[in-house]
Amino acid sequence: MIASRRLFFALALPEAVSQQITQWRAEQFPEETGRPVAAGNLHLTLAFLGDVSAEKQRALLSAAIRLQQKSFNFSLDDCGHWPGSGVVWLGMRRAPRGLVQLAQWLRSRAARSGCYQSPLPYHPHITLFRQATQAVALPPGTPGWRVEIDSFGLYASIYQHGRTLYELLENWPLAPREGSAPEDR
Ligand code: 3AM
Repeated sequence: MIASRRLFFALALPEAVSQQITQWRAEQFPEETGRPVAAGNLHLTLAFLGDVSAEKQRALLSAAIRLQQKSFNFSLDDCGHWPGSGVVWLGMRRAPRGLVQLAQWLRSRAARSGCYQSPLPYHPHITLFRQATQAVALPPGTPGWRVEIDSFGLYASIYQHGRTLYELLENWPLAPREGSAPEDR
C-alpha cells in the first residue's frame, strides 16, 4: 500500500511578522472569538491537495521545480470573518498578480493530478482563528504588515496529540524581481 499524506502548497510568513500578528490578534479580539492558530502555523495557502500518494507527490514536486515565477510582496491590510467555515482571516485588499498567478498555476497543476480543487474563487488569506461561528466584531483596520515573498513550499498537515503541525517538505525559491523598486507585481 502506498502511504498518502495530507498536503498543501503555501507561503510562510517571516517569523517577526507572525509574532506581530499574534500580538495584534491578542489585543484586538476577545478570547471567545475562536481557536487561535499558533504563530508558527500561520501561513497563506496557495493550493490544498488533500491526501496525496507518494507517487502523486513525486509528480507534483517535479512540476513545482520547473515553475518560473518572480518574487512579489503584499500588504496584509484586510481582515474578515467567514461564519460558514468559522474562519477569521487576514488578507489583502489587492492581491499582487504574482501571487494570483502562482496559486492558479499550482491549483491547475494539482487538478490535473487529480487533487480536487474548490470551484470557489481563490481568496488569499491567513487564517487567524478557526471555529469562529458566532458574530465577530472585526477591528476597524490592520497595521498593514508589508510582506516580501521570495519562496513557496509544500507542507504536510499532521494531526498529533490533539494538535495540528505543518511540516515543510520542500521549499522553492522564486526568481528575484527586476530592479529594487518595492512595487507589486
Ligand atoms: O489556509 P487555510 O487555513 O484557509 O483549512 C485548511 C487550511 O486552509 C485547508 O488547507 C489549509 C491547510 O490545512 N483545508 C483543509 N481541508 C480542506 C479541504 N477539504 C482545505 N481546503 C480545501 N478543502
